[in-house]
Parts: sequence; C-alpha cells; structure tokens
Amino acid sequence: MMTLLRPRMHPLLAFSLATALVTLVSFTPAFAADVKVSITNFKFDPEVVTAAVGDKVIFTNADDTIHSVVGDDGSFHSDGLDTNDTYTYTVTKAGTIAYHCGLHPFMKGQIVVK
Ligand SMILES: [Cu+2]
Repeated sequence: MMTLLRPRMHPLLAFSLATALVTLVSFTPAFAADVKVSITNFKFDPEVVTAAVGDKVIFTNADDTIHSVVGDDGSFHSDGLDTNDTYTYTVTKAGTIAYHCGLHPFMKGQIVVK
C-alpha cells in the first residue's frame, strides 16, 4: 500500500545518477587492475605475474592443503589460506617482489611491478 504513495524519481534525475555512476565505475579500472594468482598443486600459477603500482594481486588457494603468501623481504605475510581462501596484496612500489609459501618454502613466485 505504502509503495503506491512513494514519489517516483524524475527520469532526468535517474538519468543523471546513472551517468554519474557509469562515469565513476568506468574510471576506476584505469587506475588499478586485479591480477589473479591461483595456488594449485603446490605451485603459484602463474609463478611470475606483471602488475602496476596500485594493482591488487589476489591469491586464491585451490589446493586442499593450507598455504600462505610471504614476501621474501618480510614486508607482507598472509594468514594460512584454507581451500578457496583468498589473500589480496596491493602493489605499492615498482620492482620485483619475490614471495614464497610460509609453509612450503620451495613454493616461490614473483610479482614484476613496472
Ligand atoms: Cu604451501
């Protein structure tokens, strides 16, 4: 009953809001991208990814074993990731970032930041 009394949004206002929303959304990816790394069969896949400052590198554990993501220089450290858990690392500086799994140090990967 109450919904019948609710004023309708003016079409021009609706159009302006939609345009503003599209503008916001379309600008965001120009500044940052998501780079995906899967942890599969005791390997980071792909082992080497390239990214830009501001990008997010999203690690997803696809194994049935707990893994983690640890920067070789100790600057970042995920919790133990269970199956399908994710860890997001946001790139803050250029250079090559080497990392490994804290539980299985033979698992290695790199983020090459341009
Ligand atoms: Cu591991």
